[in-house]
Amino acid sequence: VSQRIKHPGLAQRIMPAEQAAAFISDRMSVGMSGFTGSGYPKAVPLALAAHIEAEHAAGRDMRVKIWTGASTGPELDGALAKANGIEMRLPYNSDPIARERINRGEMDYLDMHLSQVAPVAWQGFLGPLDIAVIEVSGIREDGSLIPSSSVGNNKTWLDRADRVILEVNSWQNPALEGMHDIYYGTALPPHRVPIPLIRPDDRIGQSSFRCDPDRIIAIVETEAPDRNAPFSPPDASAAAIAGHLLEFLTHEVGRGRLPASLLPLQSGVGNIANAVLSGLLDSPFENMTAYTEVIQDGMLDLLDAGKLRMASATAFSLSPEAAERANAGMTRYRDKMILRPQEISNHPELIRRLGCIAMNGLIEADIYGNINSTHVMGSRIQNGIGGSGDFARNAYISIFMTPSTAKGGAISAIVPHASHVDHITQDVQVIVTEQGLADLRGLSPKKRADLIIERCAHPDYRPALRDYYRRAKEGSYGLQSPMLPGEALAWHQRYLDTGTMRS
Ligand code: 0RQ
Repeated sequence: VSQRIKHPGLAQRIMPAEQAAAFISDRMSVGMSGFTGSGYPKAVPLALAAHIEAEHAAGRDMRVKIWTGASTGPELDGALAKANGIEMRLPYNSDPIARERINRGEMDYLDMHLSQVAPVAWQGFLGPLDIAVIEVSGIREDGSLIPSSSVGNNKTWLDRADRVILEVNSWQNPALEGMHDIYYGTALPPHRVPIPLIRPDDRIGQSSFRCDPDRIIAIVETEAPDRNAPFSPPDASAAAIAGHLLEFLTHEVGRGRLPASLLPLQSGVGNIANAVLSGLLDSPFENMTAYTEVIQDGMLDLLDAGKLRMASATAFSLSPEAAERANAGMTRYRDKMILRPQEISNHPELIRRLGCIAMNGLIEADIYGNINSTHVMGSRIQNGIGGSGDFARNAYISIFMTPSTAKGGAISAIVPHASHVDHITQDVQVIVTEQGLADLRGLSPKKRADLIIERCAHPDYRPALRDYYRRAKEGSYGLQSPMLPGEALAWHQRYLDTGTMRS
């Protein structure tokens, strides 16, 4: 028995993954750990996928509902989607096989604000939770559970599930113990009280999960690394975006609108977000903090360089190399990082109180600054809204960034009308592309449009945007946000018909 399982009774429940997976049956709702490639169970989902494949081969129907924290790894979403074993999935997915199934209409997907998943589960709107499958890094003598490299919704799944399966992963560094802050003070209305977190480094909870040992039906031992996706090295476009953003932040400090150490940073998923963090390495800002959702490579670099004083998040989202580096240096990082449940890392009350600087990626923005973060051509899901909505609406400054074109220039990221809207103009204050930065604060829709077209759009698409906008101002039904309904999505239709938005 692994040194990691200190509770004497629970050590009796160790079994192979196949035996544990057999507790999961057709149509069950299963709450799994995992958040952007860290802390997800690595053995039971694979065994479940094999079991489902065998059931299908024998002509029997079997599919389950999977609730997680956010995206996971190929051993979970990838394997179960490949087996066609997922009936419904929430709340965020970046697995390519699952994405394909969703877009082919073979799998239901509920894309939710990440902060709202736990409360909605408690409100009962998701139905009962049959089983939780949670990766932990250890079990203490008293049965409390030492969390792994992500916290996500684990506290809620452990509290809500009828039965619990644990994976104890000895790849995770034991020094993770003490890094987590699990807050048990949330309640449903009318009993909600203020969350007593005033600074990003406040600890308001405990370092472990509680879980009645009687509900733990199986324990599976693993020793497998988190499989995070690699980041692409920052290219010229990402470096230009980072440059514009740093200039803007420096300007805001100069104007006295931001303190010299900035305000707690939130940085989204993706290559651009990571590149911006790399850019901050060479910035004049010191003693920065992060109150964010995920700790990416760039944040680790900032911590190592001493530029970032501390980071609060719900998970690591590291490249394989950085995951090894973080795991090896965990003793050093433990005092500089706090991992919290995602309802706390992404809590609107806390984001508003702390005044986060939110920096998120986008798929497309329209000339008024409505943002589409999720759907390609209005209908194909890319990933999901993730925490971008939690942060964008409540941030001190809400920034969205993107290269001005996609697919080798065939698509303009700035379009006449967004084909899907995740973030309305009121939640979008700054848009940055490699072309430039549009500070939209305090501007009416028409002034926003002028700025977005001139500062952010690619020069190849600027004339067509100007032309559309000019004609919209002449022929629009109303002149608050001029629009030609018959033409608004013509660029998207042209792309679908011809493979390019260019006319
Ligand atoms: O697809 O890989 O097939 O080429 O979208 O785009 O340019 O690599 O950008 O990695 O920064 O991701 C919005 C998806 C950007 C991400 C999004 C295609 C592009 C490529 C990825 P390929 P890039 P990034 C809190 C914050 C929502 C969640 C969020 C995201 C792929 O930032 O998921 O913000 N955000 N969470 O080709 C067609 C366009 C496109 C396009 C990009 N206009 N049309 N395809 N792509 N723009 C953290 C968490 O929630 C965990």
